[in-house]
Amino acid sequence: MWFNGEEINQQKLKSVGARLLKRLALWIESKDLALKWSIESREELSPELGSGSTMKNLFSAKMKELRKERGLTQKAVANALGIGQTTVANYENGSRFPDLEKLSEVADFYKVTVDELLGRLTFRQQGEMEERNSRDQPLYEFQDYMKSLIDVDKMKIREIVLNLIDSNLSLHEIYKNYLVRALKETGTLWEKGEMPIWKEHFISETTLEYMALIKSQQITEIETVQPLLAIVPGAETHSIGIRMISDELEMIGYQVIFLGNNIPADNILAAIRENKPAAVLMSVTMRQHIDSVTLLIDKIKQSFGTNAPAILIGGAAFEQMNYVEMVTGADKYCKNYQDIEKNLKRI
Ligand code: B12
Repeated sequence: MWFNGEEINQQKLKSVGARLLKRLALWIESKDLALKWSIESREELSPELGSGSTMKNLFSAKMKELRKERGLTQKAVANALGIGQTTVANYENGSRFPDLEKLSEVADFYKVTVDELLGRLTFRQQGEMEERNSRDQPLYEFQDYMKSLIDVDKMKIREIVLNLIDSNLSLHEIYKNYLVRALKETGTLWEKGEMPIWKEHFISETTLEYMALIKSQQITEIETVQPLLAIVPGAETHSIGIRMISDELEMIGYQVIFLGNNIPADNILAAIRENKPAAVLMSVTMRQHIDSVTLLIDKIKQSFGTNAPAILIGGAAFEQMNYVEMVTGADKYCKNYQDIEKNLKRI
């Protein structure tokens, strides 16, 4: 608001200046000066009409596009650039623009040229970029990936995943559109008796193997000091879901200590004591494990009292359930990493 207020004042000043200039131009009857006034005042008072405004629009759109492409929040970008989140928001909505120094910092941060940030591409570059974008589309559909898993065709699986990594898809998109879909379909085939358990194991192990590779290619900087603890409580063995959530949170700058499954309750308490996490993330897939998670949450709350970290819970076990918080004692039921991010901001 303060910035807006200042901008309005500056605009007023400019309009007064422009009017004075016009009077002066009329007084000396200089057509050149009058023409100059007409161009300048049009640009100052109606930015959308001026030639520079197109560049400003392109800059705002590019700022948003680059951030989204990299799966970053405005806060993460703001922290990396040492500016406020509001400033990033203003850059993106076109109400504020960086000075030259900051502009080159933004370009360095996104690893693009200043020209690209300002939408200044030659026709040749534009053509090259379009070609690159089309080349960057993944070559393989989900069905190709699923078939390679079912056929246990390790060479093909590798080729497909490497291509997905090279494509323009984010970690979140690769997980959601390929890995998660394949696991769900695996479950359906197993349930129908069309897939043996050994193959289900092969697919889940292969998924874990490639998740590590995909993540290593898209690593981002950790931006939060206080970590999050991710665990699979009780006798639950399904850990891939929360591991994906942990990776997605790390992609947007959170530090996640992933402990997986099979950890004795006392050890979980020790991990909380030592790491002082902002929140403990828990995942339950099978409903019969809900009781043990409820006991664990109770134990955490009793041990740490008002200093207990927030408990955020999720997983397939709760998909059809109401009042998850009431049943489990967790602070919040979350469906995905965006839900977690939203809730962490409130803590
Ligand atoms: C891989 C797998 C396994 C692997 C697990 C390996 C591992 N390290 O995780 C292995 C082979 C060990 C296994 C074992 C078993 N499994 Co199993 N398994 C699966 C399978 C095929 C995929 C699970 C998976 O990873 N899904 C992909 C992830 C990404 O999805 P997700 O877990 O739902 O997580 C998403 C969301 O729920 C959410 N989420 C999850 N956790 C959290 C946490 C938070 C905080 C948040 C915000 C969000 C969140 O985000 C994720 C991303 O979208 C499913 C089929 C299916 N439909 O899911 C069966 C399935 C879960 N298994 C099943 C069964 C029955 C078993 C076994 C009993 C028998 C068997 N099939 O071998 C054993 C039991 C083991 C035990 N003691 O618990 C059943 C469960 C039925 C039920 N509802 O009770 C399923 C549904 C298969 C089926 N169709 O019947 N399994």
